[in-house]
Amino acid sequence: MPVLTVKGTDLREALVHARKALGDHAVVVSRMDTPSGTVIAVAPEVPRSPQALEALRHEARRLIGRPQAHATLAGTREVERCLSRAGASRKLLERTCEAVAGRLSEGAHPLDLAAEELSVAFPVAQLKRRRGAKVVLALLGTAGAGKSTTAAKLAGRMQASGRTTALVTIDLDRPGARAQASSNGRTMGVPVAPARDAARVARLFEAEPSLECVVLDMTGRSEHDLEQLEALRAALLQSEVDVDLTVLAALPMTSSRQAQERFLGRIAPASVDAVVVTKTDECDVPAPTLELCSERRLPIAFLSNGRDLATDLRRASGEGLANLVLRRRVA
Ligand SMILES: Nc1nc2c(ncn2[C@@H]2O[C@H](COP(=O)(O)OP(=O)(O)OP(=O)(O)O)[C@@H](O)[C@H]2O)c(=O)[nH]1
Ligand SMILES: [Mg+2]
Repeated sequence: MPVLTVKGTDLREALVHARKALGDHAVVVSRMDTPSGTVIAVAPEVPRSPQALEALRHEARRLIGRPQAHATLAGTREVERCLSRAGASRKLLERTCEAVAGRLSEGAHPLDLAAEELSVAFPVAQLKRRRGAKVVLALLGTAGAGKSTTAAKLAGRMQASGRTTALVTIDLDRPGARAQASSNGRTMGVPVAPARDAARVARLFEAEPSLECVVLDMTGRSEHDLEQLEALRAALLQSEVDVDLTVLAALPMTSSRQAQERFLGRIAPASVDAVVVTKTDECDVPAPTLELCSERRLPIAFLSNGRDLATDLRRASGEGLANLVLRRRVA
């Protein structure tokens, strides 16, 4: 197998030249940094046997003199394997491996380097709060996405952070929905208010001055929920009470990419502020959902990683998302 040496002002540029010269399957066999840039020895594909690898390393040593080959190959391979298992796109995989290859000389473990790179790969929601303003968190999602479960978890979290909170559900027609809401409210120690119209939330704040936060659980029928959100926005605008409405989309990691895209398309008019990725515990390929959020510039606010209302909700963070991709665990 021929070995080629390629130069660049830095590793990234050298890799771009290498890919142009040898194609997408080119692998870095060895690397040398010089004051004027980076020289890499590249082979057209991954060697098939240890003997072939040794021959490549030998040839690379002859060409550029520094035996970093095995470490580079082995290091990025481990990252590549992990990302492939997580369902990462070719683009994310290449970007991460290139960045890791460029940092191997730092001496850190390649997976830790990959975790650092991935911790800035996905958007994390800031959810800034205005002092003195009351809050509505409204949950959109398809049927069974985990809206009610997440709403209860969020209500419990808001209550625990010291805000007087109510759980409001407009999902009243589905059999069992009211009972589920009451039971969830009891578990979280949060009062539940059923309401036919979301606009009633504005009146709740007016009638109950001590109320600071409402978590609004919706029906899962997108068209109906969009109308309800519009009515709520209008009612809040007219109200004298100062309330910030945050629209959250519950996006199950277990849904197909097509289903996720269809849902996000349908609810686009609602101006979603952030995503709650649900059912992370039931999915072995976390990367596509996170990449979709990234492509759509939809920041991720929370991760729901199980059915337990008290324990299974995490605030999203760069490290947490990287951990999810590399180790299938939320931090
Ligand atoms: N494993 C797992 N199960 C979850 C998670 N979130 C919700 N579930 C389960 O998914 C099922 C549906 O959850 P719900 O919260 O009722 O979903 P929903 O979107 O309100 O459903 P509808 O109101 O019927 O549209 C229930 O069995 C939940 O226990 C999660 O993060 N992980
Ligand atoms: Mg529900």
